[in-house]
Amino acid sequence: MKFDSVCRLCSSCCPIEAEVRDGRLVSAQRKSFLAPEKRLSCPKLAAAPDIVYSPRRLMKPLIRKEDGSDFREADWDEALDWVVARFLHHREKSGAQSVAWLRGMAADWGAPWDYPNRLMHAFGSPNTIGNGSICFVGREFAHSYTYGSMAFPEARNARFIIVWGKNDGNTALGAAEAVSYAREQGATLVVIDPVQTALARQADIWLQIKPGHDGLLAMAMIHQIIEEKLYDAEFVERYTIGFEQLKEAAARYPAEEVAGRTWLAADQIRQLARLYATTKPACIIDGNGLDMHREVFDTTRAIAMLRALTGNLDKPGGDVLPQPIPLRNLQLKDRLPADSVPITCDYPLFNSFSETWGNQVQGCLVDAILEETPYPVKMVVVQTGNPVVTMADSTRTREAFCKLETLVVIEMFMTETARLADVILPAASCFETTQLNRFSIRNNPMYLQDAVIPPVGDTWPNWRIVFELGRRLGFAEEFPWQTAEEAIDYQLGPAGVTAEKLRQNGNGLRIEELRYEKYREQPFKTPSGKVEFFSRRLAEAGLPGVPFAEGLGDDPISFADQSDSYPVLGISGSRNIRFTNSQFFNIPSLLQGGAGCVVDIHPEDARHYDLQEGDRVRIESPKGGIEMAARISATVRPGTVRIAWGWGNYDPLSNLNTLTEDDRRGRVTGTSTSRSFMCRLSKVQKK
Ligand SMILES: Nc1nc2c(c(=O)[nH]1)N[C@H]1C(S)=C(S)[C@@H](COP(=O)(O)OP(=O)(O)OC[C@H]3O[C@@H](n4cnc5c(=O)[nH]c(N)nc54)[C@H](O)[C@@H]3O)O[C@H]1N2
Ligand SMILES: Nc1nc2c(c(=O)[nH]1)N[C@H]1C(S)=C(S)[C@@H](COP(=O)(O)OP(=O)(O)OC[C@H]3O[C@@H](n4cnc5c(=O)[nH]c(N)nc54)[C@H](O)[C@@H]3O)O[C@H]1N2
Ligand code: SF4
Ligand SMILES: [Mo]
Repeated sequence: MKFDSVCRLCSSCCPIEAEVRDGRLVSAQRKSFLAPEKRLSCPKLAAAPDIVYSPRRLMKPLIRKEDGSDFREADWDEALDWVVARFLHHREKSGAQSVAWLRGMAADWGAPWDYPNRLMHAFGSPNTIGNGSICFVGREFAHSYTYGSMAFPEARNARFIIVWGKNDGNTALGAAEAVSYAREQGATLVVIDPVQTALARQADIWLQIKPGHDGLLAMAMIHQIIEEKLYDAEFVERYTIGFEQLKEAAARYPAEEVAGRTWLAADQIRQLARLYATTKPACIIDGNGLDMHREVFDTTRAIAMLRALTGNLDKPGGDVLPQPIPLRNLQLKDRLPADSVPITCDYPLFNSFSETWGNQVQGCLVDAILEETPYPVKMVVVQTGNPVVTMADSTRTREAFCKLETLVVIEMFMTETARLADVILPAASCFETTQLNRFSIRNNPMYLQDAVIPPVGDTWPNWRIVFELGRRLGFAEEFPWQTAEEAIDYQLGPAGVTAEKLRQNGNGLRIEELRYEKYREQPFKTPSGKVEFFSRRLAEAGLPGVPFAEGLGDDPISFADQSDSYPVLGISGSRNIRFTNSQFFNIPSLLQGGAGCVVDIHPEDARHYDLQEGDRVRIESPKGGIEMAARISATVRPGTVRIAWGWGNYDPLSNLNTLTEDDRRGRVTGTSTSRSFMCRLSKVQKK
């Protein structure tokens, strides 16, 4: 039997067709608009049965033994009652806010995230925390503050495409297919990336920018476009505010001045600005290469402004504004006590820019546990995340998780984080769960992620765990739903759609026709109703109303002030098509045949450090040291290295975040630079 669903083995949310025989998942294929021979195939999806039926899956709830040495199996009743007792204990002793819920990136982004928010709000804690400060939410915030929502590049119909800090061939196959299709139709491709990725090699223009300095390039492009009057004057006049302030701020960034600081040539910058402004339609595919830098908010705001300045916003082949699905907001914020403040209270604009995103500055959780600021957190539930590996400054993060009085982890596998837990609740995989996800609610058409097989072993889908915990905590009224479908139907009420209707429309259901240039009939979702080159909201909060109006500030690269001792620039990445963050390193079919855990070192640097291919290298930053094998490669610039990301479960000695810091955070999004940092190398001598 074949079933339609959505893959959530990474955040790309590809629509898929899954084949199930005798109740077992046999295989799954991505759907695509491309002819079958042109489609990209995904090794993770090909390995879906290996993941789902892995002997390493956690199959039973686990409770730590009295002597603390190990875990014992328990049934769900006992495990859930144990967790509920801890919730009540901590609320009694230290207040409801001392309990936090931490969500990772993985399989349940989107609507289901509202379930733990609802639970925590009903319980009385404002502390449901996501990892958006390092993932894309800082960027979404920047788009929203500029033109009301996050724009989607419509690369398929573009004539000019800038891929800026994104590597879709490894991370988002549907988007990569759109770029390759446009290229076949003659589109020009520009890649802005410090690493010569496979896409950079194919590009018409590749700008090997200095990591973390993209904001300067964007401002220089804005300046050039304004100077040469290449902007869309009609659009700017009718639909934007703050043009004069932007012009003034951008004048600080002429191409000649920015060139050296970004490792680019002034002519390259000018040429890119001209081509982008004059080849229409053009879109910018911005990515996670821009995130995880302290200045992500201003950087991605400046890039958002380029889209508006050139009139590419909401045009076919440009950057299209979404037509989101109207949803019932499941959060219960009004149930929180009036004086309740989240631990992320230093980032009020970020906490509140969206109705449903909630709090995203993960690092505040570590502060609250270790420093007890703004107040102590004693208990954490981790859902679908592995913070001990994935959060910046792993040593400090681990220390915090060890200090907790209670740690509950909802997981599919034993991770470095789960090892520290008091209780582990075994989760069903994305193929065993019916849910809405981010992809299905942000824009038309909608797709249902449908359970194609029942939960394996004694695992439960996340929604069921949250609902059951809610009911046991006394919130039966808030969690009346017995099935995923009932909850989905309630949430989709305003859209007039049900889970069943989505199921019947496995190839996507549109509840609204695709429309462009929507701003001609309805205002932008900003306070002024226009694109905001200048933001009064930011100015009133004491922040620059225009990006980089006060300059770039300190070097955004971590430990730049210690480059005498740490002379090499380390880049986190790249994401490997076989793995998602810290996941799947325990699946033999994915581990075999890959490049392994390597650090890319330029041949000149290899000579300097006397390194041969495969030699073991020690990489150190002021925070700690890790080891991995050298891969000699001219894809990186001399003096920079690209360090494999995500291997911390496989081998804690290869955990990249041992090197990163969370000491200095961006003012607006609380983002610390965990992607670009100074480090030093040495050869590990063979014993
Ligand atoms: N230095 C550095 N740090 C980074 C990054 C980087 O590139 N460099 N990337 C950052 C980014 S963008 C992100 S999003 C974060 C990711 O941070 P995390 O979300 O912590 O990372 P994952 O490894 O994806 O962890 C997801 C966990 O959820 C489990 N899981 C998968 N599916 C399910 C499910 O259905 N239910 C439950 N309960 N569990 C499930 C997996 O087994 C896995 O252990 O890391 C960030 N950290
Ligand atoms: N296979 C796989 N797919 C994934 C994931 C995964 O781990 N594995 N993770 C998922 C998640 S959580 C996310 S957030 C997305 C992220 O997916 P993407 O947005 O594609 O992000 P990355 O692959 O981390 O980085 C993209 C590119 O940015 C470049 N880069 C690094 N620093 C800079 C910089 O300072 N400036 C510029 N211009 N470029 C820079 C890197 O060299 C890389 O080529 O992928 C998702 N999909
Ligand atoms: S790219 Fe991501 S979502 Fe798409 S099939 Fe592969 S793992 Fe699944
Ligand atoms: Mo992410």
